[in-house]
Amino acid sequence: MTTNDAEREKELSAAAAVALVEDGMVVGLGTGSTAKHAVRMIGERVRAGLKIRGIPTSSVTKTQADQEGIPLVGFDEITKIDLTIDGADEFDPHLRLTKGGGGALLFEKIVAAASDRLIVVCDAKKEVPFLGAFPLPVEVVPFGWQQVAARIKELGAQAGLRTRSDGKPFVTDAHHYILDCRFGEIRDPPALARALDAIVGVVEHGLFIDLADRVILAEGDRVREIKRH
Ligand code: A5P
Repeated sequence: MTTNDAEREKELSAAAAVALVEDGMVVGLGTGSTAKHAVRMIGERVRAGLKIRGIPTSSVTKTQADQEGIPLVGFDEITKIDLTIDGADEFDPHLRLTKGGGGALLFEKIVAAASDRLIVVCDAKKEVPFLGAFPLPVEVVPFGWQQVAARIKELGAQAGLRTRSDGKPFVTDAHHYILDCRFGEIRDPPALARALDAIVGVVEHGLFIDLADRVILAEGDRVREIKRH
């Protein structure tokens, strides 16, 4: 598959999700290369008259939404989000996700948890039988991160501090670090989620369980929808 094919799939998937957006909705705006297409398409619809309010999941998405002219709201102005459109790094047959490849997992999970519906948009290579080929991002407090990495290693993973191109630690929008953790095949995601939640210093992890309602996946020119039962 070429880069162009993957981009085309991302666009097709995003377009199908954006078609679900209706007047009056509060819409969660995801982060990443697929969600970016969705935000652009929502912008086009807003400029054509769609009346919605958006809530971005990262500073990058906020900047894009501002440029697109999408009216934004904060959590002080709303009680819930009608629909969120976001990408994923992997999803399994139970629509459990790995997220955080772009480093926005904390805000993404807060927005997803406040949403009536989370629609995941992605290209075909994100579908996996088991999560784990993609290293699991874990957001941690910078103070004592080495201790947190040691606890995660005890769970059976190699945990590496995410760094920027200049070698300095990558810092999230909430001023935390990210540990990219290689567990191999994750056979029991809820058990791993509980174990990570129990480590002091872990802010959040990229396992999204029971949050996604639907995955809209493009495979070549074909768009497929998978709903969670
Ligand atoms: C951002 O932190 C991530 O959760 C993204 O949603 C995820 O990495 C998917 O991104 P792509 O659409 O760029 O693959």
